[in-house]
Amino acid sequence: MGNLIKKKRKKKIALIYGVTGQDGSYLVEFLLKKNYIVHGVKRRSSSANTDRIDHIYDSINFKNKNFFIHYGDITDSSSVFNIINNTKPNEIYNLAAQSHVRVSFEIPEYTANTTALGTLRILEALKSLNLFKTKYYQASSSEMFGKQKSNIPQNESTKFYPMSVYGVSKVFAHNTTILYREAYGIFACNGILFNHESPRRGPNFVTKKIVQGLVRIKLKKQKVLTLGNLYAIRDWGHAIDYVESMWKIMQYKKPDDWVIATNYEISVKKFINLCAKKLKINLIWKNNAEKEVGIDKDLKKTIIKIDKKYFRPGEVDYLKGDFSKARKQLKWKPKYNINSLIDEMIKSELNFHEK
Ligand code: NAP
Ligand code: G4F
Repeated sequence: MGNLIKKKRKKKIALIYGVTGQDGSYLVEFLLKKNYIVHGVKRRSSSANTDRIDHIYDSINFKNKNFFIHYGDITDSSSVFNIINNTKPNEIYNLAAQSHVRVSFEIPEYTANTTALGTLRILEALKSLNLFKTKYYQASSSEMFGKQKSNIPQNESTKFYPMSVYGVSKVFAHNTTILYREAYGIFACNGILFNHESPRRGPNFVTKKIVQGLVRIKLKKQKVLTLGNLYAIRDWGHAIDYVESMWKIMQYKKPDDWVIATNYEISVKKFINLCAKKLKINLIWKNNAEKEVGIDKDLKKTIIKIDKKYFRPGEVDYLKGDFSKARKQLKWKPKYNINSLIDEMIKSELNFHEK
């Protein structure tokens, strides 16, 4: 028994804010495999928000004895303080955010409160509790680069030019992380992650919306997929690769800021074309701008339309990341490419409909 307790004490303790999200769910799996004790924070909601982690944790059967869930909210300082004080983690991963860029224009104050001030609350709690040995990971974003005319690809030295309330909030959080590192010596790191997707991606992000829509159209469960700007270009990776980078960032010999990307970029339209081809939909395009439509040539039916409501007051046209620093110093590189990412997303969507 004594040995067992000793063994348990040796395990590292991680605390994840945003554990119910896409990245949080993969990070729990990753850290449990690394033998961590993992605490996750979920917020109260009137309907279930634990779908992505139910296979690891359930409050009735306690499937995993090394995984604990706490109610909390990044907008509530007292809960942040109490959870950190009670769990005394070795590592905190802050993935909690109002993470949807277009929605951030509709709920700007709430976005700033979670995405910007949430970071400050955690770092302040570490300072007040004298937990200067606890490492901190901040989920920074390529959305901070925003409008870049000539700085392509973007790296750790590229100047930020955010184009959304979300982007501005992430810049605040990013700079606050650097401040607490420099002012108080906290091991606080920023992972500047470019877009990353997976079958667990939220349904209102463009890749998931496209895969879900085209699969349903193929299965005759949906008639039309309605989208916004088809010409935005993104550097899309897989969330599984990117959570590995988070952990590597926290194990590096010193705290720092890191760009994580694939260095391969395509437009939303090309993403649609790739998905259509894989689903054997014979897609052709007609007209321009808001009148542009995607037509299933075999069925002679319009299956893709544009709706202005999905356009943003401020758009980010072109994101492509240069992750040479991470490749060299963290020995990190992505294992997935755009094809294997789409294949996995389509397969999972088809499986869902087969059930
Ligand atoms: P996500 O799926 O939207 O997950 C966000 C998480 O934050 C969810 O668990 C959500 O809880 C939680 N959350 C939201 N508001 C909260 C609050 N007030 N208190 C506590 N928790 C709250 O996002 P993701 O794709 O996993 O991304 C993880 C982080 O990385 C986010 O900070 C995002 O901004 C950032 N990021 C993402 C990407 C990307 O391409 N995925 C790229 C760069 C940076 P509910 O489940 O209850 O909603
Ligand atoms: O999938 P998106 O909503 O992702 P976006 O805005 O790039 O943000 C994601 O990546 C960021 C990293 O750069 C993260 F920080 C952030 O949390 C989030 O995970 O949109 C991608 C592009 C945009 O240019 C958008 O205008 O797709 C375009 N788009 C076209 N039609 C659409 C749609 N986006 C959405 N969500 N829905 C559409 O119907």
